[in-house]
Amino acid sequence: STIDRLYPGVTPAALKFPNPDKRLAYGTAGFRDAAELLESTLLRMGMLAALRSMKTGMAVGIAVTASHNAAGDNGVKLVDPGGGMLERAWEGAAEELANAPPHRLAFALAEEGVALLGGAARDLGELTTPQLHHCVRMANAERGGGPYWGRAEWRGEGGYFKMVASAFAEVRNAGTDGELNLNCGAEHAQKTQRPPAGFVAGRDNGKRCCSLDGDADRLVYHYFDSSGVWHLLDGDKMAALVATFLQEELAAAGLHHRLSMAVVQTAYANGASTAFLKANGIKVAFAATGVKFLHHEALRYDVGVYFEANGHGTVLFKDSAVSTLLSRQVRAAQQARRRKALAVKRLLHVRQLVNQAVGDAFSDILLAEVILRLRKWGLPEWDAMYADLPSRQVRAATALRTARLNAEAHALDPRGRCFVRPSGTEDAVRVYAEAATQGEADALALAALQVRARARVAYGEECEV
Ligand code: G16
Repeated sequence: STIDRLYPGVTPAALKFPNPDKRLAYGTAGFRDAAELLESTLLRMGMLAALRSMKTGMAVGIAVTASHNAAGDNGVKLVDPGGGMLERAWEGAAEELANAPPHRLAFALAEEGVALLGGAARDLGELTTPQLHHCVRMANAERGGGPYWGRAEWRGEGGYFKMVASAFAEVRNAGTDGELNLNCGAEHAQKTQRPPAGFVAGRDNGKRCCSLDGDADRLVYHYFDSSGVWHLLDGDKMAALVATFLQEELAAAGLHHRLSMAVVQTAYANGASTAFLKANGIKVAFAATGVKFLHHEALRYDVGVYFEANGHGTVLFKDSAVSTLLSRQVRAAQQARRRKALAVKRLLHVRQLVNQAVGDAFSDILLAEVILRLRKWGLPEWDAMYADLPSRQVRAATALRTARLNAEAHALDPRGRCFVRPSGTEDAVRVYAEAATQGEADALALAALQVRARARVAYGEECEV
């Protein structure tokens, strides 16, 4: 504790001479007891004598004597600067010091020192050193400290947490002012490829931002770079970040051949993300749009990573994979293989951190932040894992959303890719187009819309381009 830093020798000495199991009283003239019970008292009265001497600036004395009692009965008496008995006002302090448990002695000593010099000490309990510094600053904020030193609600230990936490909670578009999800949120950012309302180039450059959806099961990251260009890191980027991390840790744990891992994507996954994963030796599986399909597919692997481009996703660990990790944890510790043990621990922690029931934006944020921290990356480094192929998503209203069509098969062509599918959540069909340039992606999406307009049954079929 901070007190121990101020008086580093006190606690070790107090532990060497622990105080007896009984309460020691400052009697008529000092402490009296069997000699073997007074060792701790002697140490502590030495400290008190030093304080008394500092306070008065004069010499004080300590007598150890059986006085008129049997030889085994001893006493510890303090002699005041004037040569008389210890001043009455100090007797209470002497008693408190004599009886303080060893680990509280340093504190009791400090408290007595303060009180004896006329001050008032407040016990703040157990704090970290910076928390104590914070408490001191806040206590003085209204006593002539600077105008921005602190606020009343930042006082004390609770105030410390309030101050730090509220600095992080810079939430915008929370639905409290304005409409939920209107021009903001994960869907807006990912589908329109535009920043959420209220985020502007310049003022927000370099800020690390997350957009969630209204029920917090989707997550995308985004930021303005130093030139004010907006970058979106969607679910595909999340999959790339997480899968490469898991791949590294599985290898470090020596489990990359033993445990299977795959990333499950949908047709909405940017082609560049699929190519990136494959180029890095990561297996990619495909499922139809909808968490229920991806989740089901991910369960087929020991470690199944799935993220839809729109930000839905999580990482699933099979029970048998967890058993393997737990047994490896024991073995790695026995063999003192540190990197291996660390990798196994990290994998188990990922499994604990990431929601195993369903994609969870908050646990996904924590996972992304951990990986970025371990890699010493910011969003630009993460973004640079691969460059998205230009894409365009458009929707067209229709009353036929019940159409039983699956149009997510791939029309792959080196020059582009496009598909149309009925939305499962609203009366619309969606068009996704991807090409080498934004102009081509836009043209492709437009062509698909025109095909649909010409032949209203066209959705559900891949468009020929
Ligand atoms: C729901 C599903 C998501 C899916 C999305 C597709 O999103 O949970 O897995 O990606 O629908 O929507 P649509 O069929 O309209 O394209 P949410 O966020 O509403 O649960």
